[in-house]
Amino acid sequence: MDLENNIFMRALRREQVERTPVWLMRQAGRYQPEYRAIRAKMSFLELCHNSQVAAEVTTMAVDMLQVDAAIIFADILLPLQCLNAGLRFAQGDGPVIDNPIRLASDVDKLSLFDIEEGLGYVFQSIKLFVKERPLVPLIGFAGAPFTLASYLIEGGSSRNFERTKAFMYQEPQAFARLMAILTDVTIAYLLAQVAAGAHCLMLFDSWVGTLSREDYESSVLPYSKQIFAALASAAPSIHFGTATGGMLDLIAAAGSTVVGVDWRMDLASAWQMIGDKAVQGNLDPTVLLADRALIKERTQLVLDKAGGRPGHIFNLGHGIGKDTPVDNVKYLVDLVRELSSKPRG
Ligand code: 1CP
Repeated sequence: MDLENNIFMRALRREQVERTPVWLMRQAGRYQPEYRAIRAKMSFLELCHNSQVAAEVTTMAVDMLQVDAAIIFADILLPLQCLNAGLRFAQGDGPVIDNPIRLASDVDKLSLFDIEEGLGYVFQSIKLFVKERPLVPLIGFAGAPFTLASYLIEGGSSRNFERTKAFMYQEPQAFARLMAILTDVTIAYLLAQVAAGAHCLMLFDSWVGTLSREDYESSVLPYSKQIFAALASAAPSIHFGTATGGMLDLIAAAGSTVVGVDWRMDLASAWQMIGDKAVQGNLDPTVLLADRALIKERTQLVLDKAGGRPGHIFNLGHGIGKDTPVDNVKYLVDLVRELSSKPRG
């Protein structure tokens, strides 16, 4: 069977499929002993920059779980290195930005760069994976401008995004300039991933749920629309954020092929807000810390909420946690295949 007729690709087009396709955010990562063994020998950034190993890690997750799609091993923060933001991952902590944006004039200090020169190693990882596994759909991805801006402004991870929002309110012109720069970078980066062989693109606006509807609509949505308009003729796309229950209709209006939903909202209600589009989600990743009976019950519940409608792609509502038992992850993937291929009564 050719790739375009793969079950994941058909679900993206909302065709009737024989069972629900499944892949998992962070399917390659620290919950896997094999991943931890590789990370014992190199830092996270070294791993991302080593295309051979990044492609291997991508392949390892697909082979182990037998999921219906791969996501290239990389990180949404990698383009920030090229902008000279001073990205590093502190031992045991999250990311640190050594040159954060605190003043309007800091936006002009970001260095523009050539995508191929700055991020060519990611395109190389994509090429290697596609050569290795030509029949597995590969998802390329990038961080959305707001989520990337939040790391640049906060100087790392954040809980309440107060600095980011204060900058947005107090320096609207500089914020708009920053969003425009990140939009251009994101479009070029995603299109280059398709050119390298990615079959689908995912835009992670992970932290956009921190915004009110009006701020999302005025300060973020126009940029996301610009991105999906630029991708429309290149590849199908998935648009994901967390805590977006109050704005899924606006997220859907940005123009992706699929909208990703986190676990906080019931999938049927979420789908109603999203409207006429494919949907991805939305099992709570911490359910994988429970016993098999609960995993089964909650997986069935997600499938029931999707109700066998065409265009459901099963996923977690966010990434797999690092303390998740590997056997539970395998069990989940098998379960989705088994439960979703039963005729509905
Ligand atoms: O120590 C380690 O080995 C690093 C852990 C890790 C991994 C496995 C990080 C650091 N990034 C990744 C890979 C990654 N990140 C992938 C590919 C793997 C896969 O999905 O199979 C993807 C798609 C991402 C995307 C990413 N990175 C997002 C968006 C998704 C999400 O979680 O909302 C975000 C926000 C990041 C930033 C990031 N990368 C890593 C950390 C610790 C963080 C910070 C998260 C935070 O601010 O809380």
